[in-house]
Amino acid sequence: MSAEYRFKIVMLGDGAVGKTAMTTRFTQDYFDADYKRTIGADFAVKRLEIPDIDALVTLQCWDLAGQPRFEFVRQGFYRGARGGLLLYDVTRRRTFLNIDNWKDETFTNVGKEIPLVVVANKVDLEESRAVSTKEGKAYAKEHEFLYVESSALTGENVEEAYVKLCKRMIKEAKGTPREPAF
Ligand code: G3D
Ligand code: MG
Repeated sequence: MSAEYRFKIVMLGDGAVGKTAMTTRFTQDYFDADYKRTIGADFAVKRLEIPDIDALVTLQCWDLAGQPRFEFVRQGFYRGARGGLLLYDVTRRRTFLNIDNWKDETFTNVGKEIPLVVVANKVDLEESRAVSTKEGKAYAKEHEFLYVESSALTGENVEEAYVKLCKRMIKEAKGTPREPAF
């Protein structure tokens, strides 16, 4: 029988990097350029099978507006998160430089370090690329995060990003004793 897990995860990154598009693509498998702008925070649920480690995962994916105006939205957003996708837009360098701030804000609000996957999104726009694969990978390596290049538009590597995160979170969950070890 498969092991079952439930995790809350958060979508992180500046406005317009593709957080909502990626969540929509992953949870509904379609890309709609006309979905309404994210307001506050919202979540979608997705069940995921990971055959190679025989796991069934229910993911609660929280998606936040880039500039949440209300502190209480922010606190509720981070509370209980077990992992996150740290997105930037490969065509806008500023969004890459800012992922470090998102990482800090996340760890501060969650109250500890949680597994994160660095997601270099919009790789379909190769001709406008402003952040190289090498730079993205170097940042991820420095912080021991995983790294994925994706396109919410084509669907490339979208599921892979979530699967990678799930594997990390499962490892973490297994390594954490439920009770003090004495
Ligand atoms: P956000 O939730 O992080 O703020 P959105 O970002 O998901 O709203 O995406 C912002 C814009 O980028 C949207 O365009 C969306 O269609 C586009 N986008 C998201 N992911 C990709 C991608 O992988 N490739 C390309 N080419 N575009 C993408 P609009 O025009 O609706 O503002
Ligand atoms: Mg959004």
